[in-house]
Amino acid sequence: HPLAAELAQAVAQGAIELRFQPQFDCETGQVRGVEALARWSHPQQGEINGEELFCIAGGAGLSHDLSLHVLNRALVEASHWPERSRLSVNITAEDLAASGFLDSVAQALADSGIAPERLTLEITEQALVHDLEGSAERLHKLVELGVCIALDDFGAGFCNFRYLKKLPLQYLKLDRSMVEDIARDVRDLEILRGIIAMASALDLAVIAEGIEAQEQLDAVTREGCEGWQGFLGARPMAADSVLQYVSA
Ligand code: G
Ligand code: G
Ligand code: MN
Ligand code: NA
Repeated sequence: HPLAAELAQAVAQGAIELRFQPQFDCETGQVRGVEALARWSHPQQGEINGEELFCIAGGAGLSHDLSLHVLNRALVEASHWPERSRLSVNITAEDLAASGFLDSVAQALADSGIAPERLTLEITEQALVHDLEGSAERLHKLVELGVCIALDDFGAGFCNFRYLKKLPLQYLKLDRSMVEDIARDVRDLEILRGIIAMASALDLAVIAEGIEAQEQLDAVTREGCEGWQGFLGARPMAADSVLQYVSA
């Protein structure tokens, strides 16, 4: 990728920016946590979002460095938040498979003083498809450290239900596409009901993503989602803004 070398430099110089999006409790409306999202403000190309950033990073063998960089910086921010606020950080399957990743996570937690239970690592189902057994084993080790695991973008990809059996998950994050039409299309509602029933039987909490309208929030709350995230509540924001947010 033409930007790979520049990205390596940007990571080394700490030029990757972090944004933080609050996540709310459906029942109380309170902030329950914050998801860290990486951004790269490229001098010529403008803002490069997380998806593209990690696509470039993956191709350039930089994903692991970038992820640990984001994790370490997000943990430093989280150390200023009240203890009730959780932190979510996205990781890729490559990160998970990289040697030393587990130790790096443990070290980052120790350096920050954050209790492992406050950290959730989010991984997408697509990312796991190539090596389910290996990923499961590695995730189990992370869970032994005390961190929580969320299956991200659930419903966007293949929706392989074997993941729910094999992986040590605490959270399912419903992809935005699953809630988009929830207040208009009864089939979406029935699908949501089925997923929540299954998740609850498996002891998984469901978090709805991409909530933009009150009627979507009403529906996911009524149906039993535990948490939600979306522009209706708050957009991703800078660290100082989110500090005020979680402290309020
Ligand atoms: O905020 P944005 O639309 O750019 O996020 C899109 C996707 O980019 C997210 O769903 C997430 O999977 C990915 N992403 C954003 N930040 C990070 C990060 O720090 N690490 C990883 N692995 N992925 C991220
Ligand atoms: O890791 P993940 O794929 O869940 O990343 C979340 C992405 O979704 C971020 O890029 C964030 O900016 C974006 N996002 C968060 N809330 C909303 C929303 O309400 N609507 C839309 N369209 N995007 C959202
Ligand atoms: Mn995510
Ligand atoms: Na998602």
